[in-house]
Amino acid sequence: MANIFQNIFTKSSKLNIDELIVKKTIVSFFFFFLFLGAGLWGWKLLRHQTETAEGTRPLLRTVLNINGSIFKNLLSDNHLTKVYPVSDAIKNVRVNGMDGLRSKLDSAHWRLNVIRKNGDTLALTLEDIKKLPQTDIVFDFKCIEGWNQVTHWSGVQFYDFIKAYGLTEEASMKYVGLSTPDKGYYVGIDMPSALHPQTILCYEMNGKPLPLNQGYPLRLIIPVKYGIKHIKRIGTMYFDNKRPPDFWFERGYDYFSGL
Ligand SMILES: Nc1nc2c(c(=O)[nH]1)N[C@H]1C(S)=C(S)[C@@H](COP(=O)(O)O)O[C@H]1N2
Ligand SMILES: [Mo]
Repeated sequence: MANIFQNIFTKSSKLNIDELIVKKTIVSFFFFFLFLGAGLWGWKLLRHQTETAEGTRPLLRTVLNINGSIFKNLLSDNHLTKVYPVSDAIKNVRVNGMDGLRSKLDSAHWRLNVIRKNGDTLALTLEDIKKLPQTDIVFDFKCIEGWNQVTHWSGVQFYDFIKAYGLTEEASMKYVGLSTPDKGYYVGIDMPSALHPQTILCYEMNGKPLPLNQGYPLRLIIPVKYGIKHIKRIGTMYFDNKRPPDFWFERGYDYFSGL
């Protein structure tokens, strides 16, 4: 027996097969108890930490915070969606999703209704919106159904829009809600994604006004999200600290639908 314990420290090549089996068994048990011990110790540590104001036990919160900072970095300004030259943009852009577009649009009376924090409503015409600095983007538009296409869109940066209309207090809330004039389609967007530099209130595709079925007069282009969040024909915009209702979330999809 003493011989076997000595053998643990002997080079494997010098052992016969029986000695090798005994050695491997002992080494396995050693690591088994080592990890079991570490597990029990971690579990005890967790159990003795109580819930804090942050909602969970400090150790769990620490892990969540690390995860959070990783995602915050992914979402930061320098994490931009890949862009393409305009010549890569396809001309025959697929039309997908007609919810909220089936009712007739009264273009003459269309307004973007922005509900302010104090309850006032800004009713903006397309001309008002077109007066703001124009920006465009060519990126790979991805639908959750599994297709994608490189497409070209123009409009005003959501962030520039917020600044131009003095909506900074509104934008300090957690979410922005957008819905079609008939309320047939609606999305909720977390504010960091709405304020992302590539998020656009869009009124042109391939340098021409949006076709009716692609969101005329105004749609959202939000390259950090899947297609479901790129709401077409926006009628109302409002702000909230609670999650606004979201059409596809209510049908089982992920609320954030980020890429
Ligand atoms: N109003 C409205 N916007 C919508 C939808 C919809 O059904 N209604 N579908 C969404 C989905 S699932 C996708 S993939 C994109 C498609 O945009 P496109 O038709 O311009 O290709 O629009 C999004 N915006
Ligand atoms: Mo989609």
